[in-house]
Amino acid sequence: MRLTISGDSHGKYIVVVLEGFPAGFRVNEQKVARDLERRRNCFGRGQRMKLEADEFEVVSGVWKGVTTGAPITILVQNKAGNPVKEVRSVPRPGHVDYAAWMRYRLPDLNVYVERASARWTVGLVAVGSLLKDFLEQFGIRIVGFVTALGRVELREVPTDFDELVRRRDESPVLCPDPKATEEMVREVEEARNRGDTLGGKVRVIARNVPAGLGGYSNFFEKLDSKIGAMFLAIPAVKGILIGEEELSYGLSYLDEFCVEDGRARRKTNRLGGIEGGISNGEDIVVNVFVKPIPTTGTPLQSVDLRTLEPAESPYVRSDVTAVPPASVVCEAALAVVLADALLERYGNDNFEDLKRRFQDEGVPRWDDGFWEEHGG
Ligand code: EPS
Repeated sequence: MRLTISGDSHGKYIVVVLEGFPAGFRVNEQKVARDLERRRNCFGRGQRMKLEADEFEVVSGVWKGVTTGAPITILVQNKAGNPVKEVRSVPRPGHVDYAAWMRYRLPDLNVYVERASARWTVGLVAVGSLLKDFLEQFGIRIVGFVTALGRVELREVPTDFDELVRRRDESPVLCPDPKATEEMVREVEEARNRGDTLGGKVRVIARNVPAGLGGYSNFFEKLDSKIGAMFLAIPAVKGILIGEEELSYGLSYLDEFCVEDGRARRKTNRLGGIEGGISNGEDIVVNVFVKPIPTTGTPLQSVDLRTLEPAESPYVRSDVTAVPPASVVCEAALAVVLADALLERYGNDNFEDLKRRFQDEGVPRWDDGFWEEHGG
């Protein structure tokens, strides 16, 4: 699978092109619309989100509602224009402004925001929603939620998947712990009042992932290497940790085996479902660290690149926090990596054929005669 997302933050459209997706899968546009709404409508968002409707259109790769195997193109409309009209030469600390000017050298920092803006994640969520739906046909379910916002950490995570989703959806900050939600909402309001922005943490869990996705032939084939590359491409993500957040030392960190329903399983899942770059059949758990937004209501020390005189960083319309929408974006990111790994393993020709190959596989049997048969 190959994914391209283009489009300027304040241009006409965000454009998504997905190549290498199988034929014969029915696209559920309602699910895509719901995920776009979840990303758009979180607590802590700014004025821009009131201007956008995130209407989308699937313009290629789908015939009578079913994928054809051709590139799938999705357009998401931008309604808002750029509020800044004059040339800007004072960079915001933490934003791409300065670094991009050093590389591309066009004398207006507004140019770089068009690409570095998190607006393009609307496209990732649209295609990720389609891929989440696809993975669900194989029993794989993905949930993302906020685990920390500013100084507030969540304390309770329901173990039942449906309960986790239900509680997360009741929270305006997409956190499944109702008490922590209340505190997070207050934290956002306080940050807004003092002209501050908030970072935080997100967790994404994929349940029922079959063992054996990913690989080790080349190091970039490793599932965790792909997760790292995909997640670190999301704006404001500074790091990820796969598995339990508390790194313990020694043997207690390792997930011991047991036998359940005739197959080898684990008593714990500290390693987050991946060993040696390959899924091991347990939940894949990714913890994601999201930085505060670099456009702040409080000016920070900067420099005017035109004169090299000291200057204060400008305030432009912005969100107070992007952590809740980042949890929706991270679901999409994991869906892209897992769908790609699934297609690599079972083929990307026709949806029904690949479902059959997936179902027929069964649990592998240890073959004692193998080496003899192969002259070993
Ligand atoms: C963003 C700045 C804001 C956000 C935007 C990301 O946009 P603007 O500068 O037009 O007010 O609202 O987020 C989105 C548009 C979105 O869809 O998530 C930035 O600079 O990253």
